[in-house]
Amino acid sequence: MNPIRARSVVVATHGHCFDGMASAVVFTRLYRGLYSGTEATFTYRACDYSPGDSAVPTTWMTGDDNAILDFRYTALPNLTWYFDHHATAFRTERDREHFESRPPDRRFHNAAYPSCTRLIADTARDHFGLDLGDLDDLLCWADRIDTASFASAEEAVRREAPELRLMSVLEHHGNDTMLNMLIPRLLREPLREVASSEEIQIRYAPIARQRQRNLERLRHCTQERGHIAFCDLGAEAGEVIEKFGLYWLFPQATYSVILCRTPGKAKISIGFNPWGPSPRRHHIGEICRRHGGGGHPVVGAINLSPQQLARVHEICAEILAELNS
Ligand SMILES: [Mn+2]
Repeated sequence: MNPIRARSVVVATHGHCFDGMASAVVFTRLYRGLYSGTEATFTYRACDYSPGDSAVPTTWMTGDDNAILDFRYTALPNLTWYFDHHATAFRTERDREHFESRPPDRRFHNAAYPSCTRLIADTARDHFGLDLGDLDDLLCWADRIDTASFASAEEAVRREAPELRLMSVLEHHGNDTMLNMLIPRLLREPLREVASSEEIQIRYAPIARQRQRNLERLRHCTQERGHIAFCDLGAEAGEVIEKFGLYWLFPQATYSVILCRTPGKAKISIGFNPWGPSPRRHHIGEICRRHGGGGHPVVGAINLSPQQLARVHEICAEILAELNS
């Protein structure tokens, strides 16, 4: 028998994100399962994307083991574990080569996965023979939230499920402190219990009030134009943060077109209503590409400078005509 050893583990995971938090829970279980004779202490760090290169700082990698989860690859000498499911995980060929030079049973990337949480759990089972089936609730919610697979616009907007309120609290407050409070609890208590706890309810209440104000602004600024809910927020600077709100307010709309501006940009966001009355007949990413933007079949965006507001309105008019044709 090996004597019990102490090991420190740093887990850098996607911050302000349900899947990032859940990934850290599942990774901790995997690690404990693999090193059951070891007394491991875990420190969780929240990684966030910002303008610039969004690398994980090398100064964070101070553990005996260091993991990056659900976040862009960073080629760091002390990195020992990596899991991610983003197609955009590798910024450069050099990053990919670094990843491929690491031991193959310590680094996993699969862009086909709905959530990184699911990737870690499946790897634990298939690669290491560890069954984490008791975390099924956490896995299912991570899949649903990361793919926005909600049953209805109402579910996405009203957030009656405690798990969706926990998601909202994480989006606002999911920093190092919050992760180091929540992850140990989720290792001991069921997800539903943690999500329903007073700490989460207290933090959700002001978020709910702000969301209500956002929805009122969306309603006020939106007109139905044929099959489209067209929302012009150009009069006042600010990002749109209630992305499913339009489909809840205008359930008959097949598409949404939202114009907004911040000090740095004017933005047109286009989406298909997955709960709407009609099938999608347009490739939204293609439409955006023709106007200098990009995206996927169901969602896309075009960014222009805030000085080009007149041009932005012209583009909106062209897009409304095309989506209604
Ligand atoms: Mn994810």
